[in-house]
Amino acid sequence: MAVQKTYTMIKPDGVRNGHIGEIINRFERAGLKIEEMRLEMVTPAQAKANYAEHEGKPFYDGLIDYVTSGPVVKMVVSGEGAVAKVRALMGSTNPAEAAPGTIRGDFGLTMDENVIHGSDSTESAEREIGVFFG
Ligand code: IDP
Ligand code: MG
Repeated sequence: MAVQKTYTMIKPDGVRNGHIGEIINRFERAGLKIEEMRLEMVTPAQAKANYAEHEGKPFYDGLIDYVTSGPVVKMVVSGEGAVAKVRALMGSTNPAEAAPGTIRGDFGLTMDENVIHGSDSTESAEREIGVFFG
C-alpha cells in the first residue's frame, strides 16, 4: 500500500458539537499526518462540486443547505492507505448503523448530521483536494 493523500472534513454538526480535537486525535493516533487544515465555511460552489454525484436525489438540497450552514474543518491528510483508513475511522454513512468506536458511531446523530466527510477513492481525493484547496 502506498502513501496517499485524502480529503476529509469535519462537518458543521461535528464543529458545533465540539468534536474537532477528538477527531484529529484519532487521525494522528492512526498514523495519519495532517498536511493542510482550515476552519471556515464551505462555499455553495464547493458544496455543489463535492456532492455533484448526488444531484437530483431527494436529500440533495438539504445536504447542500446543511454543509454550508456553519464552519467546518477542511483537511488534507496523508499516510499509508490514507483513503481507506479515514473511511474506516469514519464508519458507515448512517450513524445508526456505524460501529461503536468509529467517529460516526460515537458522535453521529442522523444521516443528515453524520459528523464527517472523507473521499471514497484516490480519484475522488484528488478531485476534492482541488475543490477545497485548489
Ligand atoms: P458518505 O458520506 O459516507 O460517502 P454518501 O452516500 O456519499 O455517503 O452521501 C453523502 C452525504 O449525503 C452523507 O454523508 C450524508 O450526509 C448525506 N446523505 C446520504 N444519504 C442520505 C439520505 O438518505 N438522507 C439524508 N442524507 C443523506
Ligand atoms: Mg460519499
